[in-house]
Amino acid sequence: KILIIGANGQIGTELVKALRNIHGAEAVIASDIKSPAYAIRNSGPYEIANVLDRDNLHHIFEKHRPTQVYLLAAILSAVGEQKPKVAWDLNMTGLLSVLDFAVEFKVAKVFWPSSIAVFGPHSPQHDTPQYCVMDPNTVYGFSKLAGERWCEYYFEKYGLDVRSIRYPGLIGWRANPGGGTTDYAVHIFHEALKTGKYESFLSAGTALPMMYMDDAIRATITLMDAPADTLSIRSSYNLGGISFNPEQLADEIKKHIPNFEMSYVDSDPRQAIADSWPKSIDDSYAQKDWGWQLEFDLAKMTADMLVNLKTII
Ligand code: VAH
Repeated sequence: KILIIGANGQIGTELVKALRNIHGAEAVIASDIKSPAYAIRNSGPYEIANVLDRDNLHHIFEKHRPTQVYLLAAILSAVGEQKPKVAWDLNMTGLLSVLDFAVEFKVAKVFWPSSIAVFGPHSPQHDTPQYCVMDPNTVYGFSKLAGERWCEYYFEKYGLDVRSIRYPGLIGWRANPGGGTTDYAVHIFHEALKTGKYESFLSAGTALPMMYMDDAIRATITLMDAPADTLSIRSSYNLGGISFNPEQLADEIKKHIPNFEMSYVDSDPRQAIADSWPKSIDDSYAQKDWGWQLEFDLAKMTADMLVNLKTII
């Protein structure tokens, strides 16, 4: 049985679908703080889970005895800066409860997403390596950095098989992002199709590591399926994806929607967050340990996003 906590989020929605396709609907219990999103409700078991309520979480572990747990519930970078203590509390309490219950109920594997947000202004900005100076200056970033330390600690101390990926900004059409800094790269596609124009909250030259959701989900499942003894990283694996800035994304969209108009706001708090993050990531450990290979470059992602988004908006 696979338990997914945070099933209604940008990653959760896609992981529930992918894992139910592989293991069958009944094998995957989706859970989130709110009642199920329509698409998930009608496709398999669902629980209301509140990562701040230890008894509620404990009850779900006791009832379902999951063999794998994916903890995806978190407050992301931009929203985290609006409510820093809430973000720290939710991101850390949720992880520590899940790690404890995973040990208590002998869960075979745990997945927890980290982010390129664990890097900061003094980290190398290009081809950022797996190991380097990390001085994240967002609550989200340092909660993910602290979380990575806890994951490695539970692996070393209790032998818990916790696995993690430092995701770049994720772009997908099935579910929207919630409260991040890279969300512009999803909103732009919706606006390009609906209104033909988009006002970006990041400046034209702001390059960031990004990844198409299909690649991110495939990477997650590949990592989770890898033999434990092939994994040399128990904090969280760098994952690079594609590096582009808003102007480059707009130019790619214009190849499909020639009249698309891009504009830029003159200031937004998310610009400072983006400026503190790497422009590109070195993911040689993922390539070496579990054979990672990217499939979607900017052109392929843009074409796939537009073709699919058109069918649902
Ligand atoms: C955010 N989408 O923007 C997340 C992600 C690398 C960015 O962590 O906060």
